[in-house]
Amino acid sequence: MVGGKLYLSLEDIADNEVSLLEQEREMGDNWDSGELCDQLQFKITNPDENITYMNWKNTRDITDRYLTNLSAGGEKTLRVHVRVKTSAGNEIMTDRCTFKTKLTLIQNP
Ligand SMILES: [Ca+2]
Repeated sequence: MVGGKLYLSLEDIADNEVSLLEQEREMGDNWDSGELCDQLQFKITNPDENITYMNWKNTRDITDRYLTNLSAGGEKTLRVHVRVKTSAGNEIMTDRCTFKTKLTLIQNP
């Protein structure tokens, strides 16, 4: 039976300041770039099968992460969990993190 391997990447990650509040400036923040993307982590699970495909990873570390096999006619549920690191401070206030999610399926030979 034909199937494939499913991979996940986050691409075009953009970290922007939306405004620069006094609380951010007090942390040494400026308009150069945002800090939010570096304070986010992601986990991918399959709630139907109680499986963790990818444990907590930093935004910029999610490149071509193998998630699971996918068989022909098969179906998998992907649940995305997102959290802000407890180390995050006021420097992330009003920041915006954007990225594209790329799923790649590579067929098994
Ligand atoms: Ca900021």
